[in-house]
Amino acid sequence: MREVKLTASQSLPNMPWQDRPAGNDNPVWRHSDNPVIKRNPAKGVARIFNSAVIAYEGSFLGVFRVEDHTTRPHLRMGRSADGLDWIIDEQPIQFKDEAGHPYMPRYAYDPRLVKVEDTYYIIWCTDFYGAAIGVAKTQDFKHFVSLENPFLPFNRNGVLFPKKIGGNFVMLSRPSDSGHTPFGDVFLSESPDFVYWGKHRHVMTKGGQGWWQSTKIGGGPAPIETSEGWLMFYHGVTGTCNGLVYSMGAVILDADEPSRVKYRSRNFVLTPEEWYEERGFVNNVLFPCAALSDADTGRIAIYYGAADTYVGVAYTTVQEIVNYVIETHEEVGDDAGPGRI
Ligand code: BMA
Repeated sequence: MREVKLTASQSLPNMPWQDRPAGNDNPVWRHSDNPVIKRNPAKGVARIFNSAVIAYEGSFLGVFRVEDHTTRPHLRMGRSADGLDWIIDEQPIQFKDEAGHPYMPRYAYDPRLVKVEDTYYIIWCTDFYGAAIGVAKTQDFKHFVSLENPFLPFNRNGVLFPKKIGGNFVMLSRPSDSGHTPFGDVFLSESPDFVYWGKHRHVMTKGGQGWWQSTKIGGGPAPIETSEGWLMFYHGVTGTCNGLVYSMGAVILDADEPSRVKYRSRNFVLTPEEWYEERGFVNNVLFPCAALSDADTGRIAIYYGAADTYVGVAYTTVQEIVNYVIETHEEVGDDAGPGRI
């Protein structure tokens, strides 16, 4: 096995963790008490899933995709001492625009939460004449400033890198249609100021040997810096007689030029198997949106939405997962290139 390290120096000794269960030889394993957020988790809330968490001042904060009894999704903050038991706010996040006026997205789903320098960014799927990417920032989790939409519709799965590369913010996205998109690759865009985005590049192609990712793919948690490059978990989708099935894959992107794929596993690393993944509002969906990692031990905890109904947690180590991706690597399309035809 190659020695692989987490290179961003965050120590998180209190993050959720369980050792790999005996007899399990998969690269990623589930928390034994999943789902960590169950159905009807708070008064008036039907489901919470596809949500983002982050370590903050010794405990954990999250931005949650909440569906109340209208079933229209919105975002709420949540807090946890251990990253597993969550107390969800009773009210949606109250955004203001840059002029200080209240601004509430008509709907908001699949949030990611990423710290770049001293600012936390929330990236979600918003309504901008159809599905598009919404962004907001906060420094204290009390005041949330909604920013200009970065991209034209239709687009989803906006995933920000946790540091600037070559002096620019870098964001992944998955251009799509406004419905249950039956296609899609992952692209990347850069911005010097978080307002103007360009230098667009193609990153990853759907398909390859893995049928589990034959219909479309989309970025997951913010990429994690490792000694082999950026480790990113993502979702891959296949169509079946019973509808779409969402699994989780893993890829390593080049550290300095992340539109280049270095290694990409042909295998899923987690696929719907447990009752809470197979059965819910939408069956057979495993949708990763966040990860915590501890530089001292190399531990990684992944938060994923299960069956559009629950939140699950799964574990791996940087050493295990990166070696697995290298061992099961396949080159798909021109993924290894700069992504600029
Ligand atoms: C996608 C998104 C996700 C959802 C998935 C499966 O298009 O809407 O929020 O988990 O479909 O329903």
